[in-house]
Amino acid sequence: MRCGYVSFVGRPNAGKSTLLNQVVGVKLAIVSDKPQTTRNRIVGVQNYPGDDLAQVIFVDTPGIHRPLHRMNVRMVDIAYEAISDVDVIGLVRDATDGIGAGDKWVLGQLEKAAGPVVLVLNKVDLVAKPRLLPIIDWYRQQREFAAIVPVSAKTGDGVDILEREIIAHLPEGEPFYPEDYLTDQPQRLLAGEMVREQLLRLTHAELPFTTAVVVDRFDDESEPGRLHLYCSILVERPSQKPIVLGPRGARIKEIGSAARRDLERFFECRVYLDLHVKVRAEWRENDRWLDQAGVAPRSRG
Ligand SMILES: Nc1nc2c(ncn2[C@@H]2O[C@H](COP(=O)(O)OP(=O)(O)OP(=O)(O)O)[C@@H](O)[C@H]2O)c(=O)[nH]1
Ligand SMILES: [Mg+2]
Repeated sequence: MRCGYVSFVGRPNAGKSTLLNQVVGVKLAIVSDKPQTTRNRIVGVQNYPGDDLAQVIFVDTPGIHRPLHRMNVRMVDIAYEAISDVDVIGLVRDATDGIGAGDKWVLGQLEKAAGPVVLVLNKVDLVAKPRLLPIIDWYRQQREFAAIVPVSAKTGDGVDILEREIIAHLPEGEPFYPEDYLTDQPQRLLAGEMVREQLLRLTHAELPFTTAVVVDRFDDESEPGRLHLYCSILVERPSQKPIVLGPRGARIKEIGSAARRDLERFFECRVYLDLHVKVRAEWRENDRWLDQAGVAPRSRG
């Protein structure tokens, strides 16, 4: 039996979170069509039976980019931490992008990787196979890869091959977690992320990076069968508040009902959701707000 840690790392928007959700079969990480969606380390544990008997601890990470704010410094630190102490790296690469400076930068960071690196060429549902060849050639010239696997994280195409390659490179060992263990994400953080996903979806064009969700209260005890969730949506400037609220509060209402549907499905109970917009100038530079918004490298606790 094999057991070990696998980090999905790469540029923003490559499909790392979509891939995590696909391999664990549960939506643990939120996804959006804008880069820099993931802001923390998200663990998902999957057990494999049969010939590939294994427990794999998958780790999704924020995309590697040039950090311009304290928030982004934390995000890339989380990604770098997830490179150094794992058994296998899955370098997730959007196959629809041409080679650029970002590729070199990410590969440079992977020099700290102790274990083998598997190159995951993602979004192959969008590109013709021959277009993968120059990318594969370029990567092969840069370093050694344990395997190069084209996948579609979205459709699941090729993901079983990727899982087999990963398992083959894990050390032998007993499982670290019980079989029903899924994630170390606290429920309140998962809940806040579900709200943030709808916030991103419904304000995406106007406010891609300047919002956060802080869970002020997660109360599943006061009322049997109903979760009470109180969240603050942080914006940086007063002018951003009406964008979240929408005309006569229509948009925040839409965010709330969409998030409530997801929360009810995930937590399998009724949900009372209270959303409140707060202006917090420079929250992206403020350690206290970053901690509360769950943007915290492991070394900070
Ligand atoms: N067509 C297609 N779209 C995909 C695939 N994988 C991811 N996407 C889309 O690509 C976008 C980014 O996906 P994410 O999973 O959020 O990417 P990420 O690498 O986690 O991004 P960050 O968290 O910002 O670093 C979303 O719109 C996804 O739906 C794929 O295999 N095919
Ligand atoms: Mg992500």
